[in-house]
Amino acid sequence: MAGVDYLERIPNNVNLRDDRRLLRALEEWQPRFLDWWKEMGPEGFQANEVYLRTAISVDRDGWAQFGYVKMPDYRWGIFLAEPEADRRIAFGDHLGKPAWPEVPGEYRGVLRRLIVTQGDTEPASVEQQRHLGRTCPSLYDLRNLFQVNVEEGRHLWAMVYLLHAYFGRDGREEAEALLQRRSGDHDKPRILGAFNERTSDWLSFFMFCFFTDRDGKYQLASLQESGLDPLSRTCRFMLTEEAHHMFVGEMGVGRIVQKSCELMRQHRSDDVRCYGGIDLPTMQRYINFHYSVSLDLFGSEVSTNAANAFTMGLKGRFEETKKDDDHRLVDATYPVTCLEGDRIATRDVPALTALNERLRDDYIADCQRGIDRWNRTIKEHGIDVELRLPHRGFHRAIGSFGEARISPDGRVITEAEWDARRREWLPTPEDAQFVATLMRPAVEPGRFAGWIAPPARGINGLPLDHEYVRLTRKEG
Ligand code: BYC
Repeated sequence: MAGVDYLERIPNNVNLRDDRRLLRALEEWQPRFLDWWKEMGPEGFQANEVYLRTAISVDRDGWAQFGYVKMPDYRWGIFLAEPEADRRIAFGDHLGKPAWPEVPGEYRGVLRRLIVTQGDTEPASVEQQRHLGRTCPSLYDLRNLFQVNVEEGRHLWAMVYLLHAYFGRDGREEAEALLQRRSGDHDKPRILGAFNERTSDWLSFFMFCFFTDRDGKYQLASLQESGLDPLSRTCRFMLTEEAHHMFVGEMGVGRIVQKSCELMRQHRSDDVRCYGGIDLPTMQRYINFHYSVSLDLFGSEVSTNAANAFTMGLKGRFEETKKDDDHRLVDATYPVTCLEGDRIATRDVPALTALNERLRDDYIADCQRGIDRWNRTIKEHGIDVELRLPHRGFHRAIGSFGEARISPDGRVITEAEWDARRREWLPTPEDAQFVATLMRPAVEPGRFAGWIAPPARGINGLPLDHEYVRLTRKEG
C-alpha cells in the first residue's frame, strides 16, 4: 500500500489529510466530477459491475488491484510517483538546480496553461467514447474501454490536484472549467483539435488509443522532465497507466488486421466486406485520419512557446536525461521538414524552436514500430499488402502544412487533385456507414464479433470467456 491513504474519501499519497483547505476544495469538486461522469461518462453501464484495475499504490508490484466495481464507485485518487532524492532540473536555464517543490511565480501562467491543456484532453476522451459500450465486440473489449475511461478520469484528477494545490483561485476556476467544456461542442469545445472529433465506432476507438493516446505518452514524458517536481511525479505515475491504453489500441487494430487477413485467405478475396470483415484499404484510410489529427497535437514545427517552456525548465524533451548534449540547446540546430512556398523542404533551425518537431519525430518512429508489427501479421498470412504512415504533411491543420494540400506520399498537390482523391485517402461517409453496420454488440462471455480476432490472452490471467462486465443488472 506504500503510503496511499486508501480509506480516505479521496484516496491519495499526498497527505491531503494534513491540508484541510485543499482537502475541502477537492471534496467540493468531487461531487461535480461525479455529476460530470454520470452525465458524460460511459452511457448505459453505470450500474454494472466491471472487472477493473484500481491504483492503490505507486510501487512496481502494488499499483494495480483488480476487482468488480460499478464505475461511479471507482476510487479515483491522487497518486504521485515516489520522489527522487535530490532531484535536479535536467535542462534549460536552471540546469543542475534543485527541482521546485512549488510553482515559481514568474512561470505560473505558462505552467497553468500546460497543465490545463493536458487536463482538458482527459475528460474529452471519455466524452468522445461514451456511446461505444452499446456496440462492444466482446465483454473483454467492453471492460478495456471502461478501464481506459476510468483511468482518463483519474488523469483528470491528477491535473485538478495540481491546479487546486498550486494555483490558488485561478486553479480552482480552471478545474471547474475542465468540467464545463464538452468535446465537439460548438460553443465550448475542448482545447485541442483531435479531442473534438467523434469516436463513433470501435475501429476509431482502437485507432484513437494507438495514435492519440500515444501523443499522451510523449507529452507526459516531456512534462515528466519538468522542473516542477509535483508535475514531474504526477506524470511519471500517469505514464504507467497510459501504457495500457496504447496496448488496447495496438492489440485492437492488430486483431482486426488479423481477422481481415484470415477472411482474405479463407475466401481468396481482397474484398472482405461481404464476409463481415474490414478490408485493408479501409484500415489504411482510418490510419491516415487518426495519425494526421494526432500529429497536429504536437503544435507548430517552429514554436517559441516550446522554446520558452524548455528554457524555463518546464517541459523537457522525450528522455531528456538520456540525451548526450548540453541540455540547453543555445547554439544547436535541428532539421525540420516543412512547407516552403509551394514545396516541401528540410532545413536546419535553432533546436530550441524545433522542440515540437523533435517530439513529433520521436512519436512518428514509435508509430512506425506498431505499423511494422501489423505488417508482419499481414505478411505471415502470405498477403502482399503493406500498411503505411502517410507523409507528415498529409491532412494537417496545425503548423506549416496546414496551409497546403499534401498527398499521403508527400507531394504538394492542387485543391482539385485533393478533391478528386480524398476519398481514396480518408474515411468516406460510406466507410463509416459500413463500419457502423458491423457494430453489433457481442455480450455473451467468450464471444467475439466477426470482424475482430480474439486476443491472445485474457485480463490478469483470467480466461477469455470470463464475465468481465456483469450485464445482469443493466441501467434503464
Ligand atoms: N489544436 O506554438 P504552438 C493525452 C495552439 S494527449 C488546437 O504551435 P505549442 C491524451 C496552441 O495552444 C496529450 N490548438 O504550439 C490522449 C497555441 O495557442 P496560443 C495532451 C492548438 O504551444 C488520449 C497556438 O496553437 N497534452 O494526454 O508549442 C486520451 C500556437 O501553438 C493545437 C499536451 O498537449 C491543436 N492541435 O504546443 C486522453 C501537453 N496545437 O497559446 C489523453 C500540454 C497548437 O497561441 N500542451 N495549438 O493560444 C502542450 O505542451 C502544448 O500546448 C501543445 C502545443 C504541444 C499542445
